[in-house]
Amino acid sequence: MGQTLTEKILDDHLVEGELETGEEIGIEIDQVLTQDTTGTLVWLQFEALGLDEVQTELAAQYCDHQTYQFDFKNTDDHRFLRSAAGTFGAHFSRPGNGICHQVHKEHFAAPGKTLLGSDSHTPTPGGLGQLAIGSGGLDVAVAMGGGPYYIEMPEVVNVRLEGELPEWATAKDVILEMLRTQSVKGGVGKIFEYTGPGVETLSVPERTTITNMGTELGATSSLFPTDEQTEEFLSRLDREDAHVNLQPDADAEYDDEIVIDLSELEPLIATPSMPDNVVPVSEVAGTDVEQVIIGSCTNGAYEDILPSAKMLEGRQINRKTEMIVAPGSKQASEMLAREGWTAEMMAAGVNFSEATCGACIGIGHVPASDSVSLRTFNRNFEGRSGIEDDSVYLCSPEVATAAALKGEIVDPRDLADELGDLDAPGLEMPDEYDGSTTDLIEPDEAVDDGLVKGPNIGDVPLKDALEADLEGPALLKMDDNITTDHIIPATQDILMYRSNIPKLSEFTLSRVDESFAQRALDADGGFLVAGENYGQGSSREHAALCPMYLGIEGVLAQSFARIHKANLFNFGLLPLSIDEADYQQIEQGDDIEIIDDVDEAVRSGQEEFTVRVNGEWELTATLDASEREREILADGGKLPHTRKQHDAG
Ligand code: MIC
Ligand code: SF4
Repeated sequence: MGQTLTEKILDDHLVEGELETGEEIGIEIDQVLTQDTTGTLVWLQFEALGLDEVQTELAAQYCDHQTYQFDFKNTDDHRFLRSAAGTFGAHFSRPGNGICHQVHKEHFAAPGKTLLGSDSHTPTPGGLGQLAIGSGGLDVAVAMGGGPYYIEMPEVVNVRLEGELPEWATAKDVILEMLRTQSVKGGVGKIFEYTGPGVETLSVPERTTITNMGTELGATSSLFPTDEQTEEFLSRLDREDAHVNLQPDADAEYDDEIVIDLSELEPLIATPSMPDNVVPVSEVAGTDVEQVIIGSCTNGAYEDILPSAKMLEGRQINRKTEMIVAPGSKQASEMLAREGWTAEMMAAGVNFSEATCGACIGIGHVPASDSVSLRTFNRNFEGRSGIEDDSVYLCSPEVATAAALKGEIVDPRDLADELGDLDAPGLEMPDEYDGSTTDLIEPDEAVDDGLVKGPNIGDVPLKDALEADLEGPALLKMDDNITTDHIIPATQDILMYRSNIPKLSEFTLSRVDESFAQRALDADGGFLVAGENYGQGSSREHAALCPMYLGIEGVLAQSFARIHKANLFNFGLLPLSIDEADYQQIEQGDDIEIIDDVDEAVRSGQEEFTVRVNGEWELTATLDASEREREILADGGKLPHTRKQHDAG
């Protein structure tokens, strides 16, 4: 039987297990990436594991999420990261050089290689045939030390693209259509492999917009085959040597198939506050728009901003609307500036930001109260923009620019009819990418003398091994689709404590319940209860580490997001699945007692646990974990587990 492209790449990297759906496999990692808000823990854990040199072919440390350095703590983090990259052997991308996924695509992404990154949008270079996966930082640290990365073999879904995109429809609409039909949990446990005649009609930057936002579907990764488009793209970057021809076998068998006829797509938009609330733009036309932002790791490439520049040429944005462009990389900024487009856009009323995540996580450009913001980003989770009652819509640069011109949401096709001289900009690729590389420091150019830890860099807290008895209150009951932004928000006031866990944990779940952290500390242990897809969104392991620090023992949820579940294991928290009826019956404050000898049950492979609630009624909860995950859990998490293994010899 033929293989899918996913299977081929996994087969080439397989070090443990078999490629059977649902089975745990260990794979070798060729490249790793990390960024400033997850990277501090990556390196602190790398150090705590006793590792002293990067073992992967390539490691890259980016500084992109918080580049404005509002506080010495951010700058301390960046200096520590530079010193760690130099000490252990990683490339270092300076603050302002761009967002990890965009810069990685430009400099290092390589077809057929594996990439593990401590950021949920790591799958972006899937658009170039690289099998890229997001994970918690500890998994990245271990992979960087040469250890395998473990995942459950995902289902491989064939997304067959047919036809060609019509004018004004873009790659963003392809992935918004996927979100409309599959939902934010439709991709959990899956890799989406794009095939069919429509693939060759899409350029690499268009493909990476699609693979970037596969994360919003909850997918493990998304992958395109390689072809002439890939080869040309790499040669424009002067990296043609990295090209490899990669295709699935003609008789490959997929677990499922989705067909999208590109020619039937129209401009789409995700309404507040979930990326799968997708409707045709025309359905929300007429909504007043106060802010428009183009950029992010999804649509921050040169090819994403150029169409907007063309639409704005010789025009002015509406007086009541602000428009900001935050390029995804300094290279994109530089190229737009050299070609005169920056000045053109500025004359139209655009303000430029440095190449940073910034507004995407509520750092700068926070929308006004009770106002609408249209962004070309990938996520619009409630409150993420920096204001609790935000109304953030997600769309293509074309739709965003049309709104900036009109001052309200408008289907760009209607705006073109109205203006008479607005042509669909289409996609134009540059002849070559020619940004400077001053901001990229090679591993052998280390500028620091060893690790530099300022007062903001703390230690990673450790948990004790599991014991036989586990009991405590249900400290908080939450709904479906709770995001890691709910658990540990990423806004400026909080983000600067990413390397200071005792302080950061004060903000745990504060967005859901302000008094949560204190209540958890007072209770000295307890459980969280949640509905479906608990922990979706970010890879931030802080969302497991901080609850652990506050004494949380486990989470009872209907289902979990993939990366967050792995993070719960890594920090020794019990992720138990419960059914809907039991979820409905448990109430916040109820006393939860696990009847089994927990340590023994976890280690022995027991799947069903009896949970007694208030000493009155019982429910059955399920632990879906591999033998390896069970050992990690029982030892109190991956750090103590790995140390124990080392001590044993
Ligand atoms: C995000 O988009 O939520 C982030 C901020 O990039 C996170 C990483 C983090 O929390 O630092 C992610 O996607 O993993
Ligand atoms: Fe940065 Fe936003 Fe992309 Fe996360 S989703 S990497 S915060 S631009």
